[in-house]
Amino acid sequence: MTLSQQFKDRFGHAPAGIWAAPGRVNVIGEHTDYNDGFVLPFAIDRATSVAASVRKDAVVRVSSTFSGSGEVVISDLEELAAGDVEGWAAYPVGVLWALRQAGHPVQGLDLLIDSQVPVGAGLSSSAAIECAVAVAANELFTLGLTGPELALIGQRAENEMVGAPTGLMDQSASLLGRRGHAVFLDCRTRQADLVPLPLAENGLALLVIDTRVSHSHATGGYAARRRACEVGADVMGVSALRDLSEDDLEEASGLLDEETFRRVRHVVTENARVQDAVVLLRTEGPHAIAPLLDASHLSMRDDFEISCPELDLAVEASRAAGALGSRMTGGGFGGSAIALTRIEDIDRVSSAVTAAFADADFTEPAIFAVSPADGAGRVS
Ligand code: GAF
Repeated sequence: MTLSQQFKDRFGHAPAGIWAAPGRVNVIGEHTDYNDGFVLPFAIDRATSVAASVRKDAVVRVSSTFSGSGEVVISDLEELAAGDVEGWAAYPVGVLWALRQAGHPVQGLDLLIDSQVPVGAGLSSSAAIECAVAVAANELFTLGLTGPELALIGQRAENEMVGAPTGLMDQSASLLGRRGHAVFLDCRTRQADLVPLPLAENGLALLVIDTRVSHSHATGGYAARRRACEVGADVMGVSALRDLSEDDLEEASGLLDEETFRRVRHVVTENARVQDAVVLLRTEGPHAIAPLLDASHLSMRDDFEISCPELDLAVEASRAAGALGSRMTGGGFGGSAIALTRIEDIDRVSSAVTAAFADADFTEPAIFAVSPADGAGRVS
């Protein structure tokens, strides 16, 4: 049954349209976004769709194809406060709440959400929901907001309604992505430049290895890492770690405790790797960034300490089977790794990783190739 038909079954009338927004993979630049730094994600060819229609009141009725037995969450935008909505519905409702908080004339909506972006896989299924709802509301209420403005709205929903202190990367990738390109985003100036990422043209594929270890940025390690970065910046007397370069690391090692120093070193070196990757992509092509992917993973494993045994195994086994470069992607503590692989090696790498997971008694990973796709928009 089509999403339109399901919408009609659930709400008793047809939707005004269907909008879609993709998940993302980050090529490189992890935990740099909230440090005013650089990131290089792309929108993937797996998206979340939302069928929507405007209501005459300020009530939001939101349902999904993945939350089971036709559950409909109802919220009144007039009465809503930050943190009021829990679970997956906090993402769509949070976007409408954030738009109103920013002064935009948003009324109630009926929403039905369907997602091809695996949840908890570190591919930003949450940002995909936010961005699909954001582009739908932007059009239905003729708000005239740009992609970068909508990204900020999505981030606010996530920070304040969901309670996850995340940066701007995921929403930017989902909204600004272009087929065949990565998005090079300067998170301080919010300047976004498209960088060609011709994978297939160079005989390459980017494999996602979903470890099936699920993670949440609203709890635990993510917020702790963000706090450590703020402490590091504070002690170093800069407004954000973006302001430090590798030349400052020696001084930092004398001023910071050992753990905070390693957190800072990850962010500083990762920012440099993103900029190097952009130069290499523009001058030599995708194969040239492979060593940077490996270095990024080691930095996250040893300095930032956001990897886990499953991610490390995904990286090690894929490299041993012939992947050119490999790293965990996203916030960490679970989710997915990416492996830059020659197309003819895809089967060998996939089988080797699956076998290594079986040997280690880990849950079987899901392994699939992704390619850079267009960002959010209306689909019908
Ligand atoms: C998550 C967050 F949502 C992003 O903002 C970013 O910090 C990422 O983790 C780590 O690079 O996806």
